[in-house]
Amino acid sequence: MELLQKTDNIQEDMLKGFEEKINRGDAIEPKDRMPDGYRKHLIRQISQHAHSEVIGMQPEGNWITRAPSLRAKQILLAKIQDEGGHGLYLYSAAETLGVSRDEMINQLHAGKAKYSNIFNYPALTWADIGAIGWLVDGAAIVNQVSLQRTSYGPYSRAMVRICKEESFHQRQGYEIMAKMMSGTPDQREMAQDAMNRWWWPSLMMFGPHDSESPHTGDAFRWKIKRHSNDELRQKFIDKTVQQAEVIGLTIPDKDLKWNQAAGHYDHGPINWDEFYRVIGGNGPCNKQRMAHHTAVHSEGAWVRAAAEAYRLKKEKQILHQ
Ligand code: BYC
Repeated sequence: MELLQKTDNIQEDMLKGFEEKINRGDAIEPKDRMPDGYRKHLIRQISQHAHSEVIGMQPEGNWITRAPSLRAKQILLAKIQDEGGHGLYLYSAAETLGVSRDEMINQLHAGKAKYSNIFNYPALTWADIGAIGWLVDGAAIVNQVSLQRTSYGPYSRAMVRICKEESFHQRQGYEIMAKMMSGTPDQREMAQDAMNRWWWPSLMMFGPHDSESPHTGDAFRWKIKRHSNDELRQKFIDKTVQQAEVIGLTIPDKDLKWNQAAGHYDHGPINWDEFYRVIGGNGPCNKQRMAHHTAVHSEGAWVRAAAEAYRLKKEKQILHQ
């Protein structure tokens, strides 16, 4: 009985210390004590974020061999490589919470971990590469700038670096769209068609409305989230509408209008049935994305084995020095 009381007191002290730290705005670091719920919440979010970066390489990878110029190809290659790097920083940040890379990948392959809805749509034309950079990376930046101030140190530091690279990605996408919009009628039509297909899924990237978001409560309490899903979505809409206007693209939303009193654009309803269908595994490309990831992961087993053998060899050499 006494022992149980002592354990309870230790738990309470730990929670109090943790919450004081969070409330002061101090970062939580890997060796700090933290509640189990906080750890689990972060592992879920960071691993899903990492999976999104890596799966997100697929729709763009589809266009490397078909880029319309050497310059465009070099830029696209560099961008996709950056996305792979983002995945690595994020897997490393999640590993500091006590989960292994293998566990995270297994959860992805078993359908237990999600990745962003957006990467389950096909990249059908070159304009889609513009739309992905401009809209998808643009949405990701709005979310990730906010996450730079998230409470977990390794996640927040990864975000600082990622945001610098994302801003280049967003500009490369906008440049493609601007170029196509100053081209032939066919090119303009292609750009508008990409805009029509990518706009709504990009808005869904911010997650369900706040009233329907089960994780937001804890995320705010623990300062994992600094802004809500709806706040960030609104921020993205407000900045993107003007960018579309400058190059002559139309936002495919007949209800979109400036609300002077609110100082924001009002927008039409989002198709949440589509969102839940896509994140539930039934979007246009879910099966293709997972099949590709699983196959490439298994083909790459020998690389991981070689790296591990090299690490062991080096460790032995150091021991015998
Ligand atoms: N897609 O309670 P909620 C990139 C799930 S990659 C799929 O609001 P939370 C790029 C959510 O996981 C950038 N699932 O959750 C790469 C939860 O389900 P579970 C990707 C979604 O966590 C390559 C349920 O819905 N960015 O830029 O409080 C090329 C309820 O949601 C989505 C990130 O990953 C979604 N969009 O808030 C180009 C950002 N939204 O887990 C570009 C990091 C929600 O209970 N993540 N769900 O099964 C976050 O900021 C937050 O996790 C979210 C969701 C705002 C996404």
